[in-house]
Amino acid sequence: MATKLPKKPPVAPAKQPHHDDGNSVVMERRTQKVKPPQMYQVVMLNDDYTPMEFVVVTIQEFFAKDLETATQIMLKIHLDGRGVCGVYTRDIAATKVDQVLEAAYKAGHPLKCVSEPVDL
Ligand code: TYC
Repeated sequence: MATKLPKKPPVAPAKQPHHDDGNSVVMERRTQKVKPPQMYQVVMLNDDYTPMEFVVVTIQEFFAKDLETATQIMLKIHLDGRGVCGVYTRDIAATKVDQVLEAAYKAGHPLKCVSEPVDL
């Protein structure tokens, strides 16, 4: 029985020089038109009544931060009056704001947060 030899890879046909007959349609190269979306930061605001523990848990839950990061953000808000919890596209940021406000309202705390466009 004859041993099968591995097939040689097909050889690409030699390229023919391209002669433009003057009737060719040439597409213009366009610059990329799609811009990245405007991003929104969710800013949490300080108040005198919401317990620090509640703020930390809320930041962990809705902004996927670990305990240490959430605590740092909470302390920044406590000291500076406001702090950024996360940056998202518009609808996601609006949802995060709703989630925080609802959780705070249900728990009886006056915690507030807003979303605002991030300037470039
Ligand atoms: N200032 C609040 C207190 O002393 C704690 C707090 C932190 C409240 C951050 C809101 O977004 C906030 N209990």
